[in-house]
Amino acid sequence: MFKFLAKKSRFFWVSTVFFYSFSSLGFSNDEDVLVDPVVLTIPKPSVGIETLLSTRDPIQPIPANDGASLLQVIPGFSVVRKGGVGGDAVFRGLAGSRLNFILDGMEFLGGCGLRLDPPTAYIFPETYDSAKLIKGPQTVRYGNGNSAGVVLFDRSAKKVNGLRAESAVTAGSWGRKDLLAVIEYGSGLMSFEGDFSHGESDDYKDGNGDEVHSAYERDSGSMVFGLQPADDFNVEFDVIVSEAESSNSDRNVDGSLFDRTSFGVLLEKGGDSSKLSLRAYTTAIDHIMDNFNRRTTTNCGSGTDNRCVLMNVARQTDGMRIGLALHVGESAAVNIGADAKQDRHTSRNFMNKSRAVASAFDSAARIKDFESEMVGAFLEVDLTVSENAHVISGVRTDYWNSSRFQNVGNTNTQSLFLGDDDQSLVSGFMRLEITDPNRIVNGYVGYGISERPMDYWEATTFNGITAGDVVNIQPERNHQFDVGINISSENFSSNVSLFFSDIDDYMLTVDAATDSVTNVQVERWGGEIDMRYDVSSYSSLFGSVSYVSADNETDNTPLAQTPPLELQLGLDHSVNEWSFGFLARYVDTQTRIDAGKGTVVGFDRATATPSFYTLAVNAGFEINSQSYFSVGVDNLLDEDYFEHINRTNSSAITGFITDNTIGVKEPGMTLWLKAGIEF
Ligand SMILES: [Cu+2]
Repeated sequence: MFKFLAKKSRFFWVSTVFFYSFSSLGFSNDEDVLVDPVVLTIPKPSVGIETLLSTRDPIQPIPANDGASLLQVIPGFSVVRKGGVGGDAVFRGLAGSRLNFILDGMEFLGGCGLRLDPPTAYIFPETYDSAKLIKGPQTVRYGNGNSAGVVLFDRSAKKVNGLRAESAVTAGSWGRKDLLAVIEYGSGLMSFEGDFSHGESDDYKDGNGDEVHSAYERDSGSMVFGLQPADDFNVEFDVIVSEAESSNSDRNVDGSLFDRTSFGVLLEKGGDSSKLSLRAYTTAIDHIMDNFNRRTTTNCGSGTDNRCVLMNVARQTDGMRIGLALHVGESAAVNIGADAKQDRHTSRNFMNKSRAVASAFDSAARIKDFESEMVGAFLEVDLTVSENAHVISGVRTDYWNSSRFQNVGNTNTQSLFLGDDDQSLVSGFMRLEITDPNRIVNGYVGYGISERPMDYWEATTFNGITAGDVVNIQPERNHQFDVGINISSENFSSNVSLFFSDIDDYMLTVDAATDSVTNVQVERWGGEIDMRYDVSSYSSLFGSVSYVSADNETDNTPLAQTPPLELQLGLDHSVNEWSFGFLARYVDTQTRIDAGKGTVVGFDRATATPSFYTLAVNAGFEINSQSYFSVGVDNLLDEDYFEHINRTNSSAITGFITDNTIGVKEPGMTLWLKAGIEF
């Protein structure tokens, strides 16, 4: 308890001192309106293969305070719910190492063997400026394995002149409180950005009025310090420190510690015609899960009440990326580069101990149980074939190796080598893109191949590598066609993105006494359609459809963990400073299931997932060009439901729902208010 208070005050004092020291300095009179009261329910159609989100817009339904939840506003995304925060983002049914997250050029994985902490659990969305999704295997610049796509969370160096600050507060049902504070300073020679964020919530109640074990508390602080000694030379240093704890409904332990510490450096030399960049970073993740700090477990106490469990896992990731962007002649833009990362995972586990023994975890050694290296090189070329037609293509090769060790008998005293594997991998793509702002119809068509090795979870939790140096799975290879059509006329716009994919050696996980993973042949197709029609200059109607069909052709079954058909329909209306919105969401039943099979983030249950619909309303008010507030009611009809893409509810939490045949329930009717101000 005291440790917790001490931690909280550390962040509180840092942020307070931070703000007061700057508030006396006088702010710039930047006229740009960066705050936007209009509540985002479906992102506006974008031209091309990318979808861009502003991370600071009010969003409905109100996202949890993490990266996965923010992305859920993009049609095609689902989130595997584990509690109130820290869900796993899934795009078109693919997650984990099939969907890369690059945070300010950093790539790292969480520590938890059961994915309590996907990389997005360490993202405090508002402390970044934007999130960009590139769909499909249609880029090779951002690491290995983005077969579903890649998501880039970035802090754009805003190049402010003078001082600028921004703050936002959010309050909502179930004790939800978020605070964001951003300060930026820029002169010709130097720049600074500091971000602080806090998020917390109590246990929420589902539509049936039952409490869901889901409370959380999160804090983060980050700083970027930049120097521009010359017009064509930029140096940045960055630091991120974050901590969190969360209750979880889908398992027998809670996350009582999620600590991240990252340091990075960026060097950029050159201008528009050619630019050399170097990014180097190091990230340390420290995570504890246990069954007594945030819940009551029977027979977990002192002496012979030795049913206490505590696992402390950690991962150290070091990486770098070097790139050269240059124009060759009039028509070719080339990106060539290389990246490398290595990570080392340790654990110290206390299984079925007394509370005193488990709580003394800090005196045990951390035992290495996994290490991995990946080195890659890429070439991507954007060729202008006519004024508005581009052919973009790329090729990438990676070398990967990993070794698995065992913390022998969970004694935390020795590490036993089990086995290793190494692979050389090749990925590539080619895409024709028509992007002419004067045309009504634009679009792209592309083909890509992405190849990835087993990840940490497939190698260890699911035993891809086992004792005696046995390697049980082959790398997975996705072949995918991507087609997109964008229509935009005076009062109508629409975006259609379709994909057709064959995956060789898809790594299918199997839930059993000893979890395993096996290679199968998979065929998938689907996509998203969104549209917007301006009924008048004040009102717009909009909607979206997303659907994926996926089959496991080896076993002649549906592919497990495939999201069902989803429809959204909404209305926006704005009058002067006010905006109003309405959103209806319908999610179909999912009967195409394969019980006990899935991915590293979830398994199908034995029964079909029921359909559901939700309604939500919102309003926004622009107080002046620098401040706003928005209010919303999510799940207006208090619908009692859970999503198909889900881990199964745990039955073991005293005082909570005990039905472990259903998924973790979503929140019931939720009220929220968000206010933002810019100086
Ligand atoms: Cu964990």
